[in-house]
Amino acid sequence: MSDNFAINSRGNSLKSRFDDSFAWGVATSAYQIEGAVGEGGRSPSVWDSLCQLEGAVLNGDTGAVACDHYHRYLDDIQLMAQLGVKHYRFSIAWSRIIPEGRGAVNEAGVDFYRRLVDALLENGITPHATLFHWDSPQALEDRYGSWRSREMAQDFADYAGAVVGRLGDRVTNWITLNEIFCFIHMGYGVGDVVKQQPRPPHAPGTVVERLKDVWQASHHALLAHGLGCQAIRAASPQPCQVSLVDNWMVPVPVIESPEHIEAAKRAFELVGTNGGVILPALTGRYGETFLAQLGEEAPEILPGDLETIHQPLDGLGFNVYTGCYVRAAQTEAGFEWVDLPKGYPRMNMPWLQVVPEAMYWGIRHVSETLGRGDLPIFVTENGCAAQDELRDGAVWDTDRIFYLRQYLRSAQRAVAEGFPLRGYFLWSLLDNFEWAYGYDRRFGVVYVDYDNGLERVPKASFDWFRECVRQGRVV
Ligand code: GCO
Repeated sequence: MSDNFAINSRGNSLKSRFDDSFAWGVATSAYQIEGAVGEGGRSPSVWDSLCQLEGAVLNGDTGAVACDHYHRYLDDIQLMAQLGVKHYRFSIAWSRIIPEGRGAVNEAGVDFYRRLVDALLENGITPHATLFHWDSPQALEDRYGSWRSREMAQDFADYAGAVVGRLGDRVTNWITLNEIFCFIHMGYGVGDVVKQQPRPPHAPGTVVERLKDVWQASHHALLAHGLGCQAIRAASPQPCQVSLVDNWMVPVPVIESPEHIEAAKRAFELVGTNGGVILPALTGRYGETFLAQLGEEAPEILPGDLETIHQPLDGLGFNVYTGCYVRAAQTEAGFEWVDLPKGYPRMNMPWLQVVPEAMYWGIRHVSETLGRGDLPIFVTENGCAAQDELRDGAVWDTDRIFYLRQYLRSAQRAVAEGFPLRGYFLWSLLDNFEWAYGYDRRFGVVYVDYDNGLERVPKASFDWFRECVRQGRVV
């Protein structure tokens, strides 16, 4: 029997290892870790602006300093080397590169990322650069309301071309956008949001007249992805990989029986924004039932838009944290959502219910429900917030290890069944700025001591993940 198999205590053989080609990595994003918001020619982003609004971020936290990664990136790369990961996913801050959002390039901003990438490569770590992880230039919000304008798509593509033209000799793994759901559907809200809270929770925090305005902004983001793909390929001086990262919602069959599996597949298009984001990006069409349900609130789609959006991709990034259970039902839709009981296990975020099967089903839906089994998939984010406590210089986050072990076993199942999962990036290397929750929620496998000079303290989960990477399997 090949060494890929181990005999577990019950004598059953199981595929216990990932292939040596499996990409193990960690992920971060610019605004969440860099700090140095006024250095190196960077201009304010919409997140800098949102953080200034009363009540927008817990405890009034901002990304002004964050983890100070801008100055400590060499030490943080040494942590990655200690982990043994060979891949690192980070994001590039648009407002460091083109402070006005369009036009002149700030070469000092480019130089920071050159230094970062060169240090990664010197340590044998492959860079995976996300071109947009929510921190768009405030200048474009001022000019035309960011994603509300179709102009944002072309400005993003021009920015992408400027970056790839300068870093493409070193970076060949490019990601256009991170999670359209979050920066659009949590960044723009219709009027009734105002009753519940002064603004949508994410930047730019814009209250719009109607749902159509949100979906129009969403459509512009998809156009940015499509034009961005084209700009990357045109500017790269060498062959490169271009991906989209999305957190598509995952309907999980409540029991893996044929009827509940069929119900989960029926639900895929209609859960969250799947029918309006991952479907057009991967199939070139908005979901029919999805559009019918949107009715008058559907976005205006110009001739050629869908062809622009549906670009060929070299890979697909899957950000997975949780899922939703589905059961078969004698309804027109053919399925029903299964509400979670009060005591259902969750981690330290209101939405972070522990649903490890979402990893497997999120991957399987792409192959079977969307028919895109041709696309290599990378888990570009998986992780959890936990109530970490630093005691005697250590953090024994056995709850985070529990969570990660279950999700990685589910990932292993997908690989063992032949689905095209090619890598796993843990979210996150460091505790960092968790958007509207500020620094109150910790997702890192490295504890950042905000009260003691931002000292980095590897947690037990750091040692556990290092062992998974070393053995190439879930321990
Ligand atoms: C996301 C973002 C990350 C978050 C992480 C935890 O997926 O929402 O990409 O920036 O910090 O997911 O919420």
